[in-house]
Amino acid sequence: SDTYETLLVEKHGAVTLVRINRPQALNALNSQVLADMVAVARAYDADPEQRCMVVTGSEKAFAAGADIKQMESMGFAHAYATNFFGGWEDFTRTRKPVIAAVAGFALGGGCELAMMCDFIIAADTAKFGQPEIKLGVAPGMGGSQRLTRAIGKAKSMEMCLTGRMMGAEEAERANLVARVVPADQLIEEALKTAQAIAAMPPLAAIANKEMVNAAFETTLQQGILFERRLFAGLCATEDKMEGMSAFVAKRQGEWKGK
Ligand code: CO8
Repeated sequence: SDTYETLLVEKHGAVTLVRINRPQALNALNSQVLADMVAVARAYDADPEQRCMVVTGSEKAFAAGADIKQMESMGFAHAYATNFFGGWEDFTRTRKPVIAAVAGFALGGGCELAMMCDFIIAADTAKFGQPEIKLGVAPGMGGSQRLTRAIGKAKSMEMCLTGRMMGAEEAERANLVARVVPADQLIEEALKTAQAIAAMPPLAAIANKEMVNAAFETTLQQGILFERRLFAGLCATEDKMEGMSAFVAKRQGEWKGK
C-alpha cells in the first residue's frame, strides 16, 4: 500500500520519511510526483499512528524544479484548462506537521515545494532559487508569494529577477530556513526534530500549525481571535488536562489525541 512510483516512503516510528526519487531528472516534479505527494500526504493525515512527516530528496537535489521536459510544449490553453500546478494546493492542505529536509538543489518548483512544508531544515549544501525567468516564465507553484512572505520584497525580487541561487547560510540569515546542519547529518537531524514533534500532543500540533498559518492568511486582529478561540478549544481536550497535571506533578505527559 505504501508504494509510489516516484517516492520512497519509510516509517520511522511515528514519523513518515518521504524521499522524492527521480534521480535521472534531479527529482524534477512532474505530474506523477504531484499525484504521489498528494497521495502520501493524505495517507499520512489519515493514519493516527503517524505524527510528523519529513520530505526530502537526494544529496544532490531536493528537486531541481518542475519538470521542464513535461512543460516544454505546453501552451496557455492546456496550462489553464488543466489548472496546471493547481493540484499542489492539495498538498498544502495537509493538517499534520510536515518538515522539508533540503540538500543540494531546491530550484523553481523544488524551492516552492520546500516552502509549502511547515519549515525547512537545510544541509549546508542546499541551494535555493527561482530561476524560472531564465526559461521565459515565472514561479508557478506559489514561489512569488511564499518566498516574498518568507524573505521580504528586496531579496525575493532580486532572486526572481536574476534567477540566482542562494546558499544555505544566506537562506538561514534571510529566514527562509529554520536551521542549517552539516550535509551528512541532514536526515538524522530532520528525523530527530520530527520525532520531537511526533512526541507532542497531536491535537495541539495541528492547532499550532493552523494558528501559525493563519498569520499568512488574515489580519492581525482576525488571526489573534482565531488563536484565542482555538486556544479555548484546546482547553476542552483530555490532552490539555493531562499536559497541565503532568507538569504540576513533575511527570511526563501521556497523550491520547483526544
Ligand atoms: N526538469 C526536467 N529535467 C531536469 C530538470 C528540470 N527542472 N532539472 C534537471 N533536469 C535533468 C537534466 O535535463 C538532465 O537530464 P539528462 O541527463 O537527460 O540530460 C539531468 O536532470 C541532470 O541535470 P544536469 O545535467 O543539468 O545537472 P547539472 O548538475 O549539470 O546541473 C542544475 C544542475 C543547475 C540544477 C540544472 O539541471 C538546471 O539548471 N536545472 C533546471 C533548474 C530550473 O530551471 N528549474 C526551474 C524549473 S521551472 C519551475 O520549476 C516552475 C516553472 C513554472 C512555469 C509555469 C509554466 C506553466
